[in-house]
Amino acid sequence: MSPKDRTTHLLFALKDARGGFVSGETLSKAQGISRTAIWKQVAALRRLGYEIEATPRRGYRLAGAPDLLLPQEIAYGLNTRILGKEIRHLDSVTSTNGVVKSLAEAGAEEGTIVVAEVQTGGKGRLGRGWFSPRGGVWLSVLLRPAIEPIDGPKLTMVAGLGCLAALAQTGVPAAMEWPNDLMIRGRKVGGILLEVTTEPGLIEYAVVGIGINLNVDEAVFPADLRGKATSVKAELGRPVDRPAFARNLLEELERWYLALKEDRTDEMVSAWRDALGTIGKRVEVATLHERFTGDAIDIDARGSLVIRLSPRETRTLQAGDVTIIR
Ligand code: BT5
Repeated sequence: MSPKDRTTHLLFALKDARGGFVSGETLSKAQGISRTAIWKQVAALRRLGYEIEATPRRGYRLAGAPDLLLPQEIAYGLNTRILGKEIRHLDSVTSTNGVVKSLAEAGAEEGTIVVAEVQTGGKGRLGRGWFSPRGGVWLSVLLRPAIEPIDGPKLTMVAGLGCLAALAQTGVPAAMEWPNDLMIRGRKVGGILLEVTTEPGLIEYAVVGIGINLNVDEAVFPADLRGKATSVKAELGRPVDRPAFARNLLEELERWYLALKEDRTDEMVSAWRDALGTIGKRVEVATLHERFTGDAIDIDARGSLVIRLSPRETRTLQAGDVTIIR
């Protein structure tokens, strides 16, 4: 085991004790190392912000963890095969999508995750910004799906369904507005930024960026977002355990990613159809080239939005901004 793995092993042993004491002897036996070596690991965990009590007779007890999205916190009990085998945590970064892109170019494995406490240049779609203060979950996932570029939007479905399932577990059910807005009571609580790199006929890799205002204080939203943005903390009236949320999110994302990989697209499309608050609504559409209004009536097998313009004319939208008018 590397020193990092040993420290994680020790942390997990303390976590397994659920706030109880674990003797130094038990810990040193479990890893086959000296009690001095255990002491050094305890010091390393304390430097990361863990509170660990030590008493001569009873041993060690985990009394508190830092409120950070540390890889070992997300990985504790994580039940996935693909997502999160490699998790990188950064305190502050321009954009987690950018970091995953460079890791992907360097050959990183599918399922690699980058999370940050703060983003200084968080990205939305089409060159827009994403406000990313402390308290949120700003996370990007590297995927290498064997699908054609035209099926890329299915990855937005995977991400959207994963986010909705994880949000539902916090007790504040969110709805999806096509294609990438996570909404609670008409306010945006999160968004998805899918960036795909292609080679002819194939997606080489995809970076799925997810931003959720989990424990962001409403008071910190800039003026232009006030009244339009919300956070889970604001809706619930109390903060949510961020690492546990990130862990659930990875598990739910993987569940839907497997549906995509195993060609269970029908299941995905029908869950997506049910989740979309957009369907059945009058919408205004803005693409790079035009604006129009119509009725959002359905989504197709690729996740494109079907819009009825008149009794005889429908349009199928793969990308664009859609605003619900009523
Ligand atoms: C999105 O874009 O909704 C995609 C957001 C993806 C963010 C994640 S965080 C991790 C990863 N790394 C990144 O750099 N990005 C991803 P879009 O649909 O274009 O919405 C952008 C618009 O949402 C902005 O123009 C604002 O109006 C609004 N907005 C910005 N920050 C917000 C926030 N924190 N909460 C709610 N709305 C916000």
